[in-house]
Amino acid sequence: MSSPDERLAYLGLGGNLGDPVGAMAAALRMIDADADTRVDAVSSVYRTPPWGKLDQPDFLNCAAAVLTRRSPRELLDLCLETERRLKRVRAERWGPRTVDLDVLTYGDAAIHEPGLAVPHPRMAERAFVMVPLAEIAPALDVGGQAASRRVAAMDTSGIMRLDLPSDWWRN
Ligand code: A4P
Ligand code: MG
Repeated sequence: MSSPDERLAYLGLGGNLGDPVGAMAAALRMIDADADTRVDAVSSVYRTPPWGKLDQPDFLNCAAAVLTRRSPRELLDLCLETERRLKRVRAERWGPRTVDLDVLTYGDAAIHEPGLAVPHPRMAERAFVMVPLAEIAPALDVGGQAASRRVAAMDTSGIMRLDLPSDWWRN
């Protein structure tokens, strides 16, 4: 159940260096530990071919639903701080890892500000975003079309769902 002062937002997570599943799990636990934000649902992890720059390793991606009392800007700041903390920790202990966190949607807000664009401008055409998102939010409106319908019309070849426990991110 969400309380009236909470907003439902969706996050996209991904990485392709080191231990991306471990990094995404740690990121989700950090976000869940925030006093004003809780993780409500997490998708499966998907192995996805690199999009954009092709000569790099496959990515691992997932999506999460969060309930938050933070503003959109404050939620982005939490994501960026989480990235920084993980990169710092990893860099010191086990060498380079990366995890990237995008704010995909925030309620039905449309935000175009310096450093903050919501819905994420390129999400609708990216299968690595839409496949995990549609798993947890099939009816979510993305650019005028339900997420699941959008995925059905997309090239999702090469995307593989990993066989992990449903609470893979909890530890
Ligand atoms: N920013 C503005 N709006 C947002 C938002 N809604 N969410 C600003 C997150 N950040 C937002 O982000 C740079 C800045 O964007 C942030 O500091 C924030 O102020 P970034 O993630 O470093 O990179 P970018 O330049 O935004 O690139 P872009 O296009 O968002 O790249 P992505 O999405 O990070 O792409 N292929 C697969 N299969 N899977 C992947 O995960 N990821 C990338 C990187 C490329 N190819 C991939 C994947
Ligand atoms: Mg990004």
